[in-house]
Amino acid sequence: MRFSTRAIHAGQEPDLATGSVTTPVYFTSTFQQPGPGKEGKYVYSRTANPTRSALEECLASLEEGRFGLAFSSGLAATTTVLMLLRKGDHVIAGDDIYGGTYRLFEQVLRNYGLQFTFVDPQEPSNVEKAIRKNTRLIWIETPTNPLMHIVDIKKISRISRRAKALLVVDNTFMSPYLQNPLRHGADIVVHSTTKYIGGHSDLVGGATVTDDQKVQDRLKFLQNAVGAVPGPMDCFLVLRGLKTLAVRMERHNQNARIVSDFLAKSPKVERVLYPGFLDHPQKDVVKRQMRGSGGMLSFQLIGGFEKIKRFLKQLRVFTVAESLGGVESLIEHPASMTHASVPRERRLKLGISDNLIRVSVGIEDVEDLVADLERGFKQV
Ligand code: P1T
Repeated sequence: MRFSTRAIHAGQEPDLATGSVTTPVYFTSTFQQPGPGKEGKYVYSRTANPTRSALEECLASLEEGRFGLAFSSGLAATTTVLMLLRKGDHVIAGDDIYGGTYRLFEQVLRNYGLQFTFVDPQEPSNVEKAIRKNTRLIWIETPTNPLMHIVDIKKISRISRRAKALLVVDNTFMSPYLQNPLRHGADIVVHSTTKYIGGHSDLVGGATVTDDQKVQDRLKFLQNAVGAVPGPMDCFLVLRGLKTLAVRMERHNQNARIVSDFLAKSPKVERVLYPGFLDHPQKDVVKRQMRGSGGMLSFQLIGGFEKIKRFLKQLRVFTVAESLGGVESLIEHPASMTHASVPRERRLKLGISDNLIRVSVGIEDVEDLVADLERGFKQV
């Protein structure tokens, strides 16, 4: 079956007990057992819950993997994946990643004896050079948050295979509609389902998908043992969001293309970072591993923080807020918002300049989005 059909039906057969067409929300913490020491299909909702199982099956299907797991946030999924490792293990991570992931690695997991090296994976040899005897995991995002760099998943997977390290790809920016990292050699896909997968900015959630039985068994053990699971209502909302993922992503693609062209022509803009430009330096990789360029872009406004504040204040359709991937357009200033936990010196070295603005282009009428940006530019 094709993508939209799977998004609506995978894991979501009509309910056996009642015929309910939508997946019921199983508000229960525990399940009756046939007798002491005997277990039915479900025992306790941290371990498994039917609404969550439906979501996990659907997510696996959309990522073209065998196994999915749902978590209470993107960072909960990330934390659980990193718990596959042991004290003394080494991780290579992309240098441009979500600020919260960087903070988790640097300010939390380092304290538990994990070692981290951050490199620019746009050039795969940087990853290769960072490999150590104890390298067990490589973590990348593509496109990256917020600089929209493109990383060649296949090339990095060749390096991870040789090193016998797991390759984890955070696929949040693309969603499974536009990119399936397992197909290009990733071992685990991570999502913040808070974003495109949920799609309506009404929940926080995360997920993992893998094809590897051994990795899945350990992740499933950790999901239960660590306990960062989502409640049944959130699982229902993610499932509801997934049903329209394909049509939403088509519109995000279209709108972001028009907005990026508008920004590229504006004399108020220094540079636009958007993977869909025909002259993108990584256009071959874009073509090979992505089926669209998505709804995210960043741009540098000519001028400093005062100008940015004035610009953002004029906007009526775009909302100044962290997060992304919802139906409504959001705009934010990474240096003071999503990436404030990355030290300024490091931000500047990476290119997260103080005049960088990140946009999550929603699915509103694009004429209104362009008019809103025009209004903002008039004030700067
Ligand atoms: O917020 P949470 O569901 O825990 O997901 C964390 C996360 C993981 N990976 C990527 C690529 C992300 O962008 C995020 C969260 N990002 C934002 C809140 C943001 O505005 O960038």
